[in-house]
Amino acid sequence: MPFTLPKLPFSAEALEDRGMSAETFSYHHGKHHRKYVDDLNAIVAEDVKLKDRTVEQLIALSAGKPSKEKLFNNAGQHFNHSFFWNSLSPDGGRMPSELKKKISRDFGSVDAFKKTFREAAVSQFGSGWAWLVLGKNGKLKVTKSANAESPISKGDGAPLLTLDVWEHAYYIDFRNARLDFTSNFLNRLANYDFAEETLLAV
Ligand code: MN3
Repeated sequence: MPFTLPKLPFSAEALEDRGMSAETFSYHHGKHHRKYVDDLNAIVAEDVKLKDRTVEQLIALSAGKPSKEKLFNNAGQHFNHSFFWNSLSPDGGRMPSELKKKISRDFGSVDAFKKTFREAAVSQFGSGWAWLVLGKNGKLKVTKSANAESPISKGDGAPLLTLDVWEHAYYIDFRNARLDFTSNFLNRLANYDFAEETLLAV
């Protein structure tokens, strides 16, 4: 089965009054993510050894291999964007109790977590992602990754929440202000319910 562009878990207009416009979704979901899916399907169609693999399997077999860079980039970006849509919510920014407890335990406070996440997002040079991750030691941590990399491609814990910090993610709504885009995400868009559900299912 070819890969398909997942539907957004809300309408494209649902986050308009929270700082992510329908125009952003029309490009980011409708054009960027769609192109990664189309290119991934074209690569898989050319190589019988790639048939019927999950996106996670395709990432694992291409990560760190220069000869499989195109496969890695498109599989990675398909995974990352699918995860990103789930990391957003029209009811975002509200943190459920179990996640709040674990974030307070591992970062000291919710504010300290947000500060660490903002620093990761802003210090990612060029294109990439910021992540909340359940580390292999059982503690929550914040990481960043370049381009199509992710915690799963790096074998660095289980992702719980992500923010796309490629310029295409924020230029329409925030122009060059990545810090404001990140703060807005943490306070008004982040789907902490999804992060908690993912954490409890790991
Ligand atoms: Mn993107």
